[in-house]
Amino acid sequence: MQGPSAIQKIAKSEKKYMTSSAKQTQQFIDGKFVAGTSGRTFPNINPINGKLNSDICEASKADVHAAVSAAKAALTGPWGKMPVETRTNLLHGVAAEISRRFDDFLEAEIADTGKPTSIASHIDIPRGAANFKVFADVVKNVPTESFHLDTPDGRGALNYGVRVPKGVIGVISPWNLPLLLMTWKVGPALACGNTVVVKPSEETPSTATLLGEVMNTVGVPPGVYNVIHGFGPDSAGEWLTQHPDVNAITFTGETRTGEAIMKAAANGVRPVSFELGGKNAGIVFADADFDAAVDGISRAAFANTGQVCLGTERVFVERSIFEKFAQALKKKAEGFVFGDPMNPATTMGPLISKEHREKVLGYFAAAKKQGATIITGGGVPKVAAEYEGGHWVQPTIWTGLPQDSSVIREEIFGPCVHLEPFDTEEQALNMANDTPYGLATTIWTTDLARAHRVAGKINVGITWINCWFLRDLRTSFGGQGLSGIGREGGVHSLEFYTELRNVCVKL
Ligand code: NAD
Ligand code: 6OD
Repeated sequence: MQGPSAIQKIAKSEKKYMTSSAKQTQQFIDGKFVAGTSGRTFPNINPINGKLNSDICEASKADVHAAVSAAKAALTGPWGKMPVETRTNLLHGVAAEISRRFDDFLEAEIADTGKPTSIASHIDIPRGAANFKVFADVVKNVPTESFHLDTPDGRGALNYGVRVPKGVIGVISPWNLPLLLMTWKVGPALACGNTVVVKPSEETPSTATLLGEVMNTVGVPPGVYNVIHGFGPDSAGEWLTQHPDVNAITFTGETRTGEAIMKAAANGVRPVSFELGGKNAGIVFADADFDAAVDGISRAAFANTGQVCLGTERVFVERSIFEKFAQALKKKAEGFVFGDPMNPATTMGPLISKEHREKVLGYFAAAKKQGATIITGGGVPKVAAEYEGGHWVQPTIWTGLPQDSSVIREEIFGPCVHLEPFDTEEQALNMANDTPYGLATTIWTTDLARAHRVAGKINVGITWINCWFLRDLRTSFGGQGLSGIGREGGVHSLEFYTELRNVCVKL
């Protein structure tokens, strides 16, 4: 039985964050939904059919200033004076309210991204709630350091650390996992007592805005959570990063954007935390549990239509199983079901935008031109007439490209993977490490000694052994090289979202 389509459901819903007359998605500043002062809007397009979801109110520079000022003022208001227990209870309330309004978040996320409910209801929305719960608990339960100084010449002192919020945090988030990645920053920032101004991606503004309703319902004071809408350069994103009252910037997105934000943050020496692009490797040894490895690599390559920074676009397979593996992965790739995202049977959504599809199809063309053997895909799938205006591409597998091909070296961010055979562990390691990125790896083997040995030599922030994207939010998360700066997750988030002060008492 097929549920109602995303388009029908969205048309019926009446969100408070949209002006009821014009169906415009508003900004959320100082606890109020406002159109802002620019008088401009931009379209939010549904990726499954290319049709308009809503118009988004675009922030002016004055709106960005108003949001930052509200966030700054809230630091010294009730929020700043709130005991940790009360604050973290409120954040548990936010998590509970996201869960209570699960269907609203699901609809909004699906309308913005086109991702199937089979993904959004299992990953995006539950993680949106978990990000508030987990960091509220981390903050309550982490002790600060203390040292008892006792010198041979008889001097003594007690040192202890005190953590204080950094202040106003600028949160700039991408479109691939909109609620998940935005709350992954907002959860710990608020748990630590900061206030935030969020600039969600222009492609996916809805769940960040809907969260404003949740904040008001739960009683989070005005100004603590603010959302502004717009683009990057010469728009809300850039104005937020340039604002002198923003004390720190946390960003997830493309490496090139990270470079631009770092330049803005240099003004005033503001700290940054960056989760950037990746060109992650998968390594499959012949002794791996074959079916588990095929399943794991299929998810790593194709989940969320390949739009996951942790996904793998380069897979190295031991030569003795290469052909069998390629055929099994091909079967998986050809088994995806496109179409209505609300239908639980749909397993692959479209790409986020027309522009992104052009970029991905450009790499498909480049692979062909550079002499790839196309194992499957390489084009656009046949979809029902009502979805023909959507941004669909086929899951694609290649082999036979040289390691210096643009398809092997550059992040594509689509449902595609290049398979390369290897003969020795050393060869696999060298090829896996031959990239300026350093985010994640997935290794498949039943030889545990080898798994640990290889994990120790891969230049990435996160290695998964016999699994992929299995997340424990208490662990460190982040990349090296072009994949980012800093670590978040568990206590590591506290390092970024607080200042640690030392107090020394002479004894
Ligand atoms: P993007 O860099 O284009 O945009 C991200 C955000 O930055 C958007 O909100 C955008 O409006 C804003 N922005 C753009 N230019 C800006 C500027 N000059 N100043 C301030 N803000 C600016 O990224 P995207 O296309 O939305 O997301 C896909 C990218 O994100 C991929 O490269 C992917 O690897 C990366 N990503 C990384 C991680 C990670 O954890 N490492 C997670 C998800 C996505
Ligand atoms: O799981 C997370 O916390 C996280 N930051 C995932 C990032 C996925 C990238 O697309």
